[in-house]
Amino acid sequence: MKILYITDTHIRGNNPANRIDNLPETLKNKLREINKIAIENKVDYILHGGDFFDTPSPSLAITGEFLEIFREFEAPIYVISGNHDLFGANLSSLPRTLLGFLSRLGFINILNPGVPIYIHKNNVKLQLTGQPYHFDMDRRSVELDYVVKKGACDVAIHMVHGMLSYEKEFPGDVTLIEQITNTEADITLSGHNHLGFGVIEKDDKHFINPGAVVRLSNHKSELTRNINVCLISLESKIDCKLIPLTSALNGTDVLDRTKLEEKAAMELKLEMFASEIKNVADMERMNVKNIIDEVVEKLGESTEVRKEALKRISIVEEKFSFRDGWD
Ligand SMILES: [Mn+2]
Repeated sequence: MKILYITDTHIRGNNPANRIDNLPETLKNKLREINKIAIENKVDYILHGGDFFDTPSPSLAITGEFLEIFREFEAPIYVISGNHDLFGANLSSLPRTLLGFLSRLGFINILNPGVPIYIHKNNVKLQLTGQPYHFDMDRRSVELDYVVKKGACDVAIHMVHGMLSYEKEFPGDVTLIEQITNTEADITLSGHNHLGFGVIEKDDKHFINPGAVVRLSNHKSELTRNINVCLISLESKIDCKLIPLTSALNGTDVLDRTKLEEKAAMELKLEMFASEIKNVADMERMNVKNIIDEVVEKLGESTEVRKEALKRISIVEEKFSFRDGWD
């Protein structure tokens, strides 16, 4: 049995601000190449680690253009929903999303949490489980999202749309591979972390994130990384290898670098802000703007940084304004 794993395609009809090529056309070429790789390698199934779409309800015109390419795919697709596939990153909204709609049509297969699927093909019995994104991903017990039991099967594969990593390389919620080595899954596939970490083997288990199929941000590492998919062979033993997409253009040809340095400096300052805010005691009883002012004073930051922090907080406040008890 052969499987091709891809993740974070973020299908969209327009360019993010920092892209200088035509992202939808580049993405279409990548998807055509992915299908070619699948056919040439006689792949039985394609697994997708989430963020299939960039928004939960993209236009039918855009979706149609991409689905014509997916219609050429010969192998069935199994997918978990990522935060971008859902309204408000809320799993209960899945039936109202386009991804949910495609699943109802039988165009793709969505894996639901806690519901294993068993596939028997070419003398291999595969157990497939998937954990879509949810609000508490990488915050609640890792056992609940990353650790699975292996039932009566030859190989167990678990997919998670969460920030799995081999080391803590950036701020925010992360789950480390070393925290989940007690999983009984032979292969754990993750998405969400766009930079990926490739294939890591630990205690006879494989942990894989080939990285996102698209480059959305102009993060420095996005400029230099390969755009990979992962071919998994379950013939006599488990064999996983990354295949770089030749249709992917060079990072320097698709990402605008002029704002890179400026942005990196701003991001660093915002990260310092976030950690300072976390350190402020009794923050629930304080007005968030007061906290920012306190941090500004403490770090001696510019008004620009303060303005940006306030802007971001207002966006979050607006997003959550419907929730009771939010102030
Ligand atoms: Mn993503």
